[in-house]
Amino acid sequence: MIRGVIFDLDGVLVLTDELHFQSWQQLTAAEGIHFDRSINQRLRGISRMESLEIVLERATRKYTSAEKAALAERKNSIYLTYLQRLTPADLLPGVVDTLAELRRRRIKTAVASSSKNVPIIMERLGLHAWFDAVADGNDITRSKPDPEVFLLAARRLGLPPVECLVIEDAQAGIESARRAGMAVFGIGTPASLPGVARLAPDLAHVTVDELLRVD
Ligand code: B16
Ligand code: MG
Repeated sequence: MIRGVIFDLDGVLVLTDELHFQSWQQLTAAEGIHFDRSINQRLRGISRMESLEIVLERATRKYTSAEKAALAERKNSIYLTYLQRLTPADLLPGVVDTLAELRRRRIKTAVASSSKNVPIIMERLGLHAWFDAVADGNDITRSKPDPEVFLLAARRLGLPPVECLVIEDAQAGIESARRAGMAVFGIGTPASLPGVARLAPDLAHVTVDELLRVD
């Protein structure tokens, strides 16, 4: 029986993945590094420094650790300027209705994200009041696909993993949830999330009954 629902942030509650894409694009254009949407797909759900390593696969020279730290910092400051423009209107379809229905049923809710910018994103979107717990990139040492962030979110909800359902849009996050021993529901398509049986394009296309129906 599911007593808690743990939401990924980027790609499930809000499309910050597009803002990540634009930020990396701006950085790589300035550095003369090839970057495109298919490379961006590989960055979904993983940490900033791991993302940078993937971005630098196409670089024509080696970067020192100090240079990498500076690049990650530059990317994040570009991203932060985009985040300033977020408003509650940027929440994805179905998010508020789903959260309201879960609250009505007294199902606990958490956010579990690899991002270190979760506090500011939740603030901009007016999300804090909807969640019982948050676990993010500031709290963990191993990012998705490691299960750490989901296990921490469940612990903060006071629930065992088997009583939690994870809603995720990224392959790394699905793997992380499975390794945590939790049920998963995918936001995406059979092409973006191969091997995920229960899927919807967004939360407006799935009812809470369907979400909580776990085999
Ligand atoms: P930041 P999620 C992840 O968030 C993003 O999907 C991923 O693309 C990003 O690299 C990561 O957060 C770190 O973000 O640079 O803000 O710390 O999908 O786990 O909510
Ligand atoms: Mg995501």
